[in-house]
Amino acid sequence: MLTQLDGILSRRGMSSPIEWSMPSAARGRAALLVAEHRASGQEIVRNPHLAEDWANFAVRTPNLLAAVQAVLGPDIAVENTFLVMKWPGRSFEIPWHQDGIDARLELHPDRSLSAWLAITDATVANGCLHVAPGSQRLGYLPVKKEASTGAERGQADQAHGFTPDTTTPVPLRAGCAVLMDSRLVHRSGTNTSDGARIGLNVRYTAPDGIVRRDATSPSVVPISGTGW
Ligand SMILES: O=C(O)CCC(=O)C(=O)O
Repeated sequence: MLTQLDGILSRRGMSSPIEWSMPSAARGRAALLVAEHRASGQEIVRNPHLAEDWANFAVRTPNLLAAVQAVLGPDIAVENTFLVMKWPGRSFEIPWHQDGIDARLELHPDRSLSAWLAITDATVANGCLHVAPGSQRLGYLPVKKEASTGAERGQADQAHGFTPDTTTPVPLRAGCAVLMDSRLVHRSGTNTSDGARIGLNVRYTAPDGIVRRDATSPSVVPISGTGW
């Protein structure tokens, strides 16, 4: 039985794995992304669901959408997507943060969630997510004011004592996803493998899920329901 403090997903603040794609199809997409971005070494693409068919399709895949609707109800929109490509031999990590808060936005933790979709396999060696299970119970933490080194999300202002003892890696096979409470504290490490690691983070919201949002944000894209 979940208490109000636990939030909408589980006592751990997460739910996985959700299959959003056949592994072979996800790996096929990853190969195309590597071909497109390897030479430039681009690590982040913001809001690919607004410009690229594959990402617009990925956020609507039936199994994933059903899992999101089971928690948030029938009316679902995508507020933001964030594609992260970690190249071998490059030191690049995403610091501790919470997806539902940053300098420009706050999402209601009961009416929003985020999903991280593995496009390649995500392993400890190639820089998978690490989460602090149960950290959603802390609520939103103070957000660092200046822009972070990429996460753009609510980078926690302090380390808040999260250590390898209190956190856990979330390895995922290509084509699987993890749903996370908007307050769940997470990070990801550097890719020390010899292949690319690619994942797509999606922020989903119900109609009443946006508490605060600035005018420069791209528009929210409804993907299901009639309540928009
Ligand atoms: O893809 C990653 O390594 C982390 C992405 C993430 O945490 C985010 O976009 O909120």
